[in-house]
Amino acid sequence: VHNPFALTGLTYDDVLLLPGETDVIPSEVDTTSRLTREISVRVPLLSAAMDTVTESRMAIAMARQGGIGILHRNLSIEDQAHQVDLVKRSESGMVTDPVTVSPDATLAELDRLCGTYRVSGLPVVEADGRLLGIITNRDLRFVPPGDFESLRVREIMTPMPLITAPVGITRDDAAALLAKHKIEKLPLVDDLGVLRGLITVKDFVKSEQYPDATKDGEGRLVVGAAVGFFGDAWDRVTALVEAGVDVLVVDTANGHARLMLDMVRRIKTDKGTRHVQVIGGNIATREGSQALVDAGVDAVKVGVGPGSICTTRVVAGVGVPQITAIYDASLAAKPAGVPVIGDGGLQYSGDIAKALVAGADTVMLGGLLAGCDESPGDLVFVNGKQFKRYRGMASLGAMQSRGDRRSYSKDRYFQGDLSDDEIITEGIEGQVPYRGPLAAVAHQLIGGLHQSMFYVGARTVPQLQERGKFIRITPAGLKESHPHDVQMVSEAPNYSGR
Ligand code: RVP
Repeated sequence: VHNPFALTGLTYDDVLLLPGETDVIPSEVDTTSRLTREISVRVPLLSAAMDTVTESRMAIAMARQGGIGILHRNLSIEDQAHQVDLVKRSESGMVTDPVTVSPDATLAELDRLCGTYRVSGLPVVEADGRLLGIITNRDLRFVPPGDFESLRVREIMTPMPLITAPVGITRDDAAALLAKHKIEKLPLVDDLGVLRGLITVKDFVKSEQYPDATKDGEGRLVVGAAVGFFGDAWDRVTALVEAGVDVLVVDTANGHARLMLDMVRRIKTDKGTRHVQVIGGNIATREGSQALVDAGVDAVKVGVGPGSICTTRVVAGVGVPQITAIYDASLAAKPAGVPVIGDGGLQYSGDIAKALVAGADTVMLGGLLAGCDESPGDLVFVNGKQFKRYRGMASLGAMQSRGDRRSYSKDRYFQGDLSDDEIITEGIEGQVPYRGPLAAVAHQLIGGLHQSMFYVGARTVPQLQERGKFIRITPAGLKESHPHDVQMVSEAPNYSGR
């Protein structure tokens, strides 16, 4: 007879990786890994779909670093689609669908548009799409601020003829034109004079600055967004796809649910949406993983209860420690060629390699990224130290509606039918130390992974997964792993103590 207590669930702190024979140095390793069936990332990190972690700024920063951000879904459909739009237009060799301004807009309206999209100027087009001119900082420099409400774009813009280029122009030819005419923006037009694209100096500089960036076939940054499956979820799916989302994450606390599987199948079969990659989750067992694979997901996301802000395991008494959960999920996903994402519970850079050896291909981070400049929310000062707020999507704050802002977080926990004062929270609200720009945080996390791969003797992620071996440790071993018997006098950039 099967003895249920013979099963053991292990997590990050229960194991270490064995050092192995090595002939690589850390700077030589390649961390490229599979995010989904069809998308690879140079850096195996995702930022969590949480309202204190990933909006467009974080998603842009994550993609530039070589990972990907998953936009949270605790906001209106329009707002989330707009965030996708902001990421897709943020940086590329060429903007295919540039933001434009009408000649009849006021300078104040223009100013707001430029602020929203963080650009310094815009092409001016007629209603039929014909390019009329361009308006940039340079044109605005000598306009008194008092005139912004009354002056129209038409009166101030630099009108045609402008230096333009045909749509198929190569990167090199475009760069030469920009240099020759000392201009910063090169509109691309067709034979009828209709604006078809835009190339900017800024984009050239940026793509040199971020050599690992995760990009789509047209050179635009790749972005993911979370969706659910209750109520208006399908409207959300189609709005996000229209805005150009690359990856949809059907995001719920219990992904082993019929509604979840129905949504995955619908996205993967509908003509309008099936070109988008679909991640399903979260699950924490082999059976859950198999169900998602059978429904046709492009990646399986693992994690029930490991999150730093999560109380599911104590409120519901349900969950699987994360190393075991990842391992079990991978038993169903690996044979089907479906990548696995280890979501939640990572405390240190060393946990990334542990997740990969256990069977994950990438990991999703919440708490480790919530303290970055690019995460939503302001700095909070406590006793002279800087923090940023970080809350679970099942915390009271995230699940309650505020004013006319409806919470979409409740249905992640299947509680959409409960009123605000009936909510059963499964998460807490807290704060994490301020960490500065994502680039610095990512550098430490990825650098830690490089060190792991060097110790194990792996040049690539598949080699790490193949050669990595675990040893189980005891509480005494864990104590030995951390600094001990000394008082820390200064903070390390990648270690803040227990
Ligand atoms: P962590 O990185 O340990 O902070 O965990 C982040 C993960 O926790 C998220 O990606 C999500 O799967 C999970 N989460 C988010 N909110 C809650 C909750 O309120 N219980 N859990």
